[in-house]
Amino acid sequence: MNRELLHPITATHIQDYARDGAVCIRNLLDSDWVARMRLAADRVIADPAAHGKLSISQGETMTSVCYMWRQDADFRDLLFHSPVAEAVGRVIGSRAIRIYHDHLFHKPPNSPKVMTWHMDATAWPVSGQMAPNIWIALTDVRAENGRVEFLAGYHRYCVENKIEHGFKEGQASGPCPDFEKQRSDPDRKFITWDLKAGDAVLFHPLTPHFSKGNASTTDPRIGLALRLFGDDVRWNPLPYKATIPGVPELPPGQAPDGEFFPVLWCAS
Ligand SMILES: O=C(O)CCC(=O)C(=O)O
Repeated sequence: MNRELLHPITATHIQDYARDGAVCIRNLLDSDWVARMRLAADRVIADPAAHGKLSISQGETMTSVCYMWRQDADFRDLLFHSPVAEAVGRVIGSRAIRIYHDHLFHKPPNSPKVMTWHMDATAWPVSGQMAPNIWIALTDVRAENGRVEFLAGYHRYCVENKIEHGFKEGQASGPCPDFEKQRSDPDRKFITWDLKAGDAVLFHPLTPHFSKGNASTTDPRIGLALRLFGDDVRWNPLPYKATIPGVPELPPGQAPDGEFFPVLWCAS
């Protein structure tokens, strides 16, 4: 299982992330990690409630479970003993990376489950641009089985205009537009990647993203999303934001630390 990066993070990764708000990192995990995490994912899929906190999108057409790392050694080892946190720190330019939570997304064959366009920032009880999501493919992923798609560059528009789209009316700047209706707009740039198991996509908390159902009759689609905190993250509790199991609401402006947000990687 690779502890170190198999390929260095390059200036192109850094520039693409800054420009588009999403970048593909190929071959982040080797085949040993993939095999281990597939077994770990299969345990969760078989009994979601026993392994973590069920997300609101959990259901028959998609397994959607968070916080496995707090109780499962495989998910914890991935955080502390793989190069994922280093890759994220180097791309986003953070000196330290902490875990916030992990989230497993499994769409079985023939799953009609669509994840509508949304951005993650509105759900996280924090402010800061260094709260990205790295979505690691644990199966091969392609258009047919429901790869995740991104609206490139929209995070810069949001930062410049202080916009944060919510999931419903009354949240932040109001609901996220349905970018499906803007597919043919030449001013919109939609980006996505076919992934091999072990590849990942890192994306900004203000980057809108979306996935179709799994139209394959044979192949599951499994992704493990890790939500991480970097240097500029501060508590920003608001009524519509997620609560964190075991963690009391903390005063706005404080940096998250302590046992529920351990440091995974620090720049030397
Ligand atoms: O796995 C998916 O299809 C959706 C992923 C997602 O929305 C997320 O990681 O925030």
